Amino acid sequence: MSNYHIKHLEEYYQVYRKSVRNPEAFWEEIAEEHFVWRKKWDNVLSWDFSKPEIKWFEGAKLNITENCIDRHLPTRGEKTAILFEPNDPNEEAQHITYRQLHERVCRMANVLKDHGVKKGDRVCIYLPMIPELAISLLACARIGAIHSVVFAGFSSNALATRINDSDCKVVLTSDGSYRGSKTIDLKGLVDKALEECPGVHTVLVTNRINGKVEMKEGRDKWLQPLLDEAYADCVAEIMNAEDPLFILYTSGSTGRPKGMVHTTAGYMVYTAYTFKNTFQYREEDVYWCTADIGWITGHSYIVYGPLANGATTVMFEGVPSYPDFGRFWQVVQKHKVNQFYTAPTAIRALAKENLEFIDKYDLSSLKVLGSVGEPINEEAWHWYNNNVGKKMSPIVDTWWQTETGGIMITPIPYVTPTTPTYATLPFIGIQPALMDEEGKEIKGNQVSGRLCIKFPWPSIARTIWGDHDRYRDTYFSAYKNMYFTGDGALRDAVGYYRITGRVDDVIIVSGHNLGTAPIEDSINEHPAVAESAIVGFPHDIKGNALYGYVILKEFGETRDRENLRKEINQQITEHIGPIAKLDKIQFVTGLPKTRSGKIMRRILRKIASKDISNLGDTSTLLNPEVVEEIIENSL
Ligand code: 6R9
Repeated sequence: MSNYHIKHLEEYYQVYRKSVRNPEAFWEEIAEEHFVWRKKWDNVLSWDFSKPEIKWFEGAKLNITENCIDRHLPTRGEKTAILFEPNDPNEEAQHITYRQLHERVCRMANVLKDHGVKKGDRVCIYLPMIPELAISLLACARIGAIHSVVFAGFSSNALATRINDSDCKVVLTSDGSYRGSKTIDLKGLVDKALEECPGVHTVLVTNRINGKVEMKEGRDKWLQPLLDEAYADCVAEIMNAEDPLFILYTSGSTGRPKGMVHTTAGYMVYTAYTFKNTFQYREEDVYWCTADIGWITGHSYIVYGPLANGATTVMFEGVPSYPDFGRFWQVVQKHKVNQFYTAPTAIRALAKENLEFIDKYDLSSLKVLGSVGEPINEEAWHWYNNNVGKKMSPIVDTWWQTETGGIMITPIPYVTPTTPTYATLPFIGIQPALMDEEGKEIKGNQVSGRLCIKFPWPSIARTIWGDHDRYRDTYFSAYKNMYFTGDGALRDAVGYYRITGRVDDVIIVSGHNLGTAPIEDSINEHPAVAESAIVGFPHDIKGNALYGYVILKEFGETRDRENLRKEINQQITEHIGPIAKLDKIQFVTGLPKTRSGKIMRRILRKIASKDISNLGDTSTLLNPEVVEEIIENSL
């Protein structure tokens, strides 16, 4: 158990040094001591960032579900693995023990097999935050199928694109979902999506809301009767270390989402090890991450990381504002939550509300608070620290990405002294570098630059599904022999990192990454629109909100502007989902462009943020006159 659990700062530095001096030996020891393998590896690491090709634990054989479930059965069989807290506080919580989880995963795995799913097949999962969601991931992993979870807040269009991109033949969904006081017709969205997906032959439907749904003969089946009939044990498929475990889509700077591929062994080792240390998880703790499993945070830190440690992980179906703004704290009190992991956007929304919502509840069980998804501003940090943690629970501001699979820069609670807005120090094994625009590394402290990582870590994504060239071009071509994160960062006098935000065309709204291109594509499909550009501007709660500049085609000029705004947002909702709606839409006659025709987003961003004092030199633009007009009519 030597290096598994870091307990003080000196030890962090010691272990960190060891992990970068000899990464292979370091990770080999972790892998050896803390996991069960059907066969050990022949080689710990081989890598070449120029191809790029990264392989961890090559030759090893395992099944991740044996590590997340089976091996716990002798000692933790009756321990709660998943604690499900429903949307409605009056509905009873479900405590699913490791033994029950084993049975439910096996039954689901057998149902998938009965429907022709084999090792390597892709299965699309479009489910709300109910136990079947976590169980579906694990059932796929059990039989070696590759899961592709699509966040159930995405539109039917976005779902269809993702199903087709990875050629999924089977979709798991539910009749509907609860979200606060609303119900959402998920099955209807699936039906619509599948009009565009001829390859899907089976849809397995969980009954969550007793909804009225149409079941397409031969394609759609209710899941429960199949589970009831299925055999309660399922032999785990033996996988190679580098076999894909899942695909998860993230936004990029072009219209097509990127299906990030994570593989088995490295992902397991890294998520488990980071979970243990970042949350200082102890055997009896109850851990709660409020993310949705539709995002990487849910994959790594609701499902795989916690279960690989035999933890109790809370799955919450609801929203922070239902039935009132005290819901998070009511759940913390009810389940005596010890580690609580959420996003700055949720903290900011709750900080706007009366403190009574929080003071009513006993939060004394909390030991560690986490933040993820976007930079946490100082005010939100203090609110979280003072009112939730009562200044007694360290805040871990964890920086990482869908592509990194696990937490990369974070304090270790009770070990690393924290500073508001700083993600602080690299996690064990992580070698960050700040780069200038010419491609040179900026050494030393009190500097800022573009954040890269110099050396592979076990859970780095291995490719983009079906497009390895794009993987190379996006992450490994900006800087030679480095993984480029797309984020800017500064390193302060003591070597702490602060993430300053994206330096590419991705905008983070309420913690969701949105690419500008797909939103612009969707606006441009409106018949009255000629061209558009969107940028982010600061927003109290969402962090960033979207500001759209839209050029209308001539005939559009006569149309009612308010109606057009509604139609444009409606269109975005249909194409991408409501999270991508624009807060402001300004109609313009032109967009500032460089002579090579590139939209100067920098200028548009400044105007949207009402920061026009220093627009820089606009004289080199193709159309400098348009800038004045845009400023004059800005919203
Ligand atoms: C895990 C996750 C990744 C992008 C990332 C960065 C931003 C995430 C952050 C943070 C500042 C933090 N981000 N955590 N920025 N501080 N603690 O969120 O993955 O959805 O892929 O987003 O989110 O910009 O590049 P993903």
